[in-house]
Amino acid sequence: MRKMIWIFAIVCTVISISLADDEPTVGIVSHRELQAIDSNGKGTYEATDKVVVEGIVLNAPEMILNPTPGLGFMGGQWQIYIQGEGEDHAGTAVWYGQYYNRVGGSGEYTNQELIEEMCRINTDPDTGYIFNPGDRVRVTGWYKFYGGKMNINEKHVAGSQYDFSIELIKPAVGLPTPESITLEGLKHADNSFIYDPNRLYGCEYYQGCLVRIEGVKIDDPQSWGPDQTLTVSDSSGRNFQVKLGIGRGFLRYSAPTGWIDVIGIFDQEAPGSGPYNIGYRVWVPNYDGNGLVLTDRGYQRGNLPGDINGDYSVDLLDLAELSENWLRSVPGLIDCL
Ligand SMILES: [Ca+2]
Ligand SMILES: [Ca+2]
Repeated sequence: MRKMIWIFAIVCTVISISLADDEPTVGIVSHRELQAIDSNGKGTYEATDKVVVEGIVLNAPEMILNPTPGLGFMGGQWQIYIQGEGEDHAGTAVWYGQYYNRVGGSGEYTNQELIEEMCRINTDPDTGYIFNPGDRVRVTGWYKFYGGKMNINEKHVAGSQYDFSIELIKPAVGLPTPESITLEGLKHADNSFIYDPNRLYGCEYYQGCLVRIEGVKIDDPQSWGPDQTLTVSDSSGRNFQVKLGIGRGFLRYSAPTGWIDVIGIFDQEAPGSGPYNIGYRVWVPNYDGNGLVLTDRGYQRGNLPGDINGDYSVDLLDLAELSENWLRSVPGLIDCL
């Protein structure tokens, strides 16, 4: 009898699921499943309308894209990368922007709507905790393929129907150890990208993950600055693009010279209409001026409050930076209801 009740219950559930065909389907997937591609590099995942992925937050959104409403062509923007753990060697970008109608999407957000939405996605809904790099989170949302990656986003449609959500699983577990690689693992001898559509080696393997490129020099230090793109090269003549974030360190310190390592998020920004086996780069959100590794280690020495530029003394240089930034604020992190 109990078995009959169970079968009845299951049949009812199946009927109710099939009747509610307006509801989007949701699949719990690994980053590897979501990022799967065909031989041309185009994303193949389509099993469900929405996905749920888990992983570690790699960056503060305002260190790579400016959240300021109304700014530039796309308006305020927000993006974090989530890296899988264990066997799930891949990662996914989660993106949100203001003017979808300018990039082939539909609708746009007012400045106030943008800020409210950024407040929501910056914060764990259960605890009010503000997400930080090194947190383990769960992201539920729609997805859209662009430029070689399957991104979680609002499918470029403004409004609440395509909202994504982020929940905290565990705060402060720490960033993944950046995987050490050399340009020989990313480029062939003729300087073309190493591309494997199974994503088991070469550029695709590292996409969406934190990496450490060993032993390179900056070719074009004159390009140094927030939001700029540099080229680094190794002793064999292979080179690679490094996208600088908008962290203050790119203004505060000059470019490191000589042989350095670069720690950043392995990214792909191929042309929107393809080909999708190019456009690989490493995105470095910020720099702490250490001189040997292009990264922000996040551990400041000195213990002097007010030492804004981290040179172990509090003086007019710090005051200058303070006055330059006086009354600025970070949209999406203040005035949140
Ligand atoms: Ca790709
Ligand atoms: Ca100082």
